[in-house]
Amino acid sequence: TPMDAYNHQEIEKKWQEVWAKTKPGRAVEKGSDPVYNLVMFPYPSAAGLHVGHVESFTAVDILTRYQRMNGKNVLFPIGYDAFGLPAENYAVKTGVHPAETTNNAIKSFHRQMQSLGLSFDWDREISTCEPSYYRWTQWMFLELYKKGLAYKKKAAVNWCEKDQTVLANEQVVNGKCERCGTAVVQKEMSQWFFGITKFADRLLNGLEHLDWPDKIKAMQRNWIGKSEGAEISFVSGKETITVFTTRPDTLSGVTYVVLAPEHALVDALTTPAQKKEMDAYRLAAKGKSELERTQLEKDKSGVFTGSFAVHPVTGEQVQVWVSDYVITTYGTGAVMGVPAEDERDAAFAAKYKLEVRPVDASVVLPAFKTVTKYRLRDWLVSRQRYWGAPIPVVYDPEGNHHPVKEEHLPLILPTDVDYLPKGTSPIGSSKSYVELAEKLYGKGWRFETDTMDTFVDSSWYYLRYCDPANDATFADKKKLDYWAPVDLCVGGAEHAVLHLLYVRFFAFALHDAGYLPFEEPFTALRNQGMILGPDGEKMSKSKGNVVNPDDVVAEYGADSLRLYEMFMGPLEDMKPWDTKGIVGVRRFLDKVMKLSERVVDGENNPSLARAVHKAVKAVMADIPALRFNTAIAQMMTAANALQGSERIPRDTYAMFVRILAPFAPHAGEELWAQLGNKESVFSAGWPTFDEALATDDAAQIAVQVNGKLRGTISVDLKAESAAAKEAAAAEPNVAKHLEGKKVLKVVYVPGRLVNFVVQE
Ligand code: ANZ
Repeated sequence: TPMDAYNHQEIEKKWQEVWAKTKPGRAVEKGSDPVYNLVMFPYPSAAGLHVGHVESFTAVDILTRYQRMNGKNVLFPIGYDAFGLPAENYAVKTGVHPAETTNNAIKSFHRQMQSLGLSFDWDREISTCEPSYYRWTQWMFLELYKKGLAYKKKAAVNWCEKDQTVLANEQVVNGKCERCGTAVVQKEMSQWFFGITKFADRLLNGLEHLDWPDKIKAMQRNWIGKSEGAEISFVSGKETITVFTTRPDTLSGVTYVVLAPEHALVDALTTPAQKKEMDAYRLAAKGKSELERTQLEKDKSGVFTGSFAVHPVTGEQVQVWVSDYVITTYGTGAVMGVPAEDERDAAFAAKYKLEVRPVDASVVLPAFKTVTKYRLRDWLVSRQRYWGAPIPVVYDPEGNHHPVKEEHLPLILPTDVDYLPKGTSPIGSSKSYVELAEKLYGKGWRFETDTMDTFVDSSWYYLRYCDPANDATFADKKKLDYWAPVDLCVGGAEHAVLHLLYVRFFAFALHDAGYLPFEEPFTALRNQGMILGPDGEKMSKSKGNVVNPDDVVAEYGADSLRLYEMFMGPLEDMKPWDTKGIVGVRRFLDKVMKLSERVVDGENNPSLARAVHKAVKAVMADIPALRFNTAIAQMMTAANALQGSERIPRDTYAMFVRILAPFAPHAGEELWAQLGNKESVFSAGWPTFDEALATDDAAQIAVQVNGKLRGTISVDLKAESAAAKEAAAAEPNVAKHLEGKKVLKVVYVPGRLVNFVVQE
């Protein structure tokens, strides 16, 4: 029967206990060749570790172990993105403090990750909800504040009625709250912002040099949304309306001008007769999301102001309208209407019977200065929620804000609060917080009661890993210089414009302040694909298709789970769970375990050596490219070759064990010890292969006639060109296509193809 060759529970426990003492993941600043590998840290939810976490963690663990076997000094840390709404919502429901639920979840995550044999540097584990961590999140806020990059302003903000908090633009997906799906409305509030727009051009240009997926780069480019165009003025009485257009060449087709409902000139330009209708329209626009307002297919609406403006070239009078398809925060909040050229303008003009005038190429246009606009908005970071890092700002009795003094950090999140969401920050209900402010700053002084968006916490965590226990600075400069930036970061593609834009902004800001020698935090980035349930649907509790890693580890072992998730398909692909597949990889491990009984000394078997050397060569090409599925397939082929022999030379088997070890570390250690080794298999280093043994003698090559595939032949790789061409011409189907034709040229690419160029 399968799964009888070894007791995974016993073996895995044994090696995990050894590793807890030997700490193979411990990274020390030593040597000249450091590597920094990062997995996006998990949010410690009560649901526990997901098979998707296992996917990215295992992938980077294999790479890390491989690099260490090749003499590299690798930092591979882990931590917890521990603040956030779900823990707080749970607290609201159950009355259990979020600190308690979060700490329990962290304990589970820690145990689960340990059970997978991941070689993290456990001494560097961090959690963003610990004061020792958020003290530096607060310090970062103050740095930005000093540089004018953290500021307070009154603005129309995205508001989620359900979560009772404001949201960043990035957290509004299709007009809905990213967390709970409630439609987001606009609300006028005074809030803290980070000046990310100051970096728009650098965030855009920096993308070019990054080894990141094109899709992510495109999403960031799109989000930053750079447009070049012109600003054109239309005079209306004593007011001037300035529009932003990317098509100044269409100026002759302008038949009206339209303002956003929130535009500052609306009151001045609305005639008394139009006032009532205008006020009602503006009120209605307030409740609409930006998406509702701008979607092409949405019905257009608007109100005539009663005023006219002068066309700057023709001198004609054009009507001035107000419509919510114009967004107040983009461009100048005013648009010139060209219904003959623009789809939205056409829909608007059709509805209100405005003239459609074709663009007249003979109208000589004045020269316009090019202006650049961005869609990117500053990052709104205040949250009216409890479970986050308190914003380190204090207000004097007159209500002016001041930075909290550095010696007062960390500003500890008070616990005497009522966290029921009520639209104002729960910390506002804390007595101790008021007392502390008065004690430190004087009578009538009050701390800011909003907390920071949790994306602030994750914007700099990779820096803290470099020096997690430092209480004098967020990380020692020498240690930062040694490890950072991150060489490879692996995580989900859902972070394309949130986390991955913010983390870049922070690096730019810290670089400019002299704290970092680099600007870009992650040199290379890869996204793991989503693992779907066995039914091919996204895993979810309600569908009952969630695979729990704990169950798989208990039944088949961590090594099997690791191998299976890496064998499912290319790392970046979406792929469904298949229980048969996990049985298959477990059988492979059983087979490898049993082969150890056939190991013999003092013998030589060239064909087995060939199989294993080939696998070594292939696996070491695959691992750095993160092609784990093909690497495993190569090892399976080699194992089958070994299986075909009753006697396996010790060296050949040992070589195989060494390349298997990064994938199945428990089995690797066990087999290595069985071979009589005292040291860990990971100290043995990566084996070197013999090129002559690893290279195939013969290859299947394509034969083409005028570039069209007409057959394949097997040729000896050392064959002379003439012999290969002769064999190709003799292939029956090829011969048929060559019959009666004049051959002009024959191209031979060794190991790849023969192409006959013939006269048609
Ligand atoms: C006249 C025109 C004619 C336009 C035409 C486009 C095509 P992008 O490329 O996204 O930057 N626009 C400007 N400000 C706007 C605002 N606040 N809200 C809604 N729309 C606004 O888009 C720039 C174009 O979008 C601008 O160029 C303007 O319409 C519109 F055939 O001007 B255009």
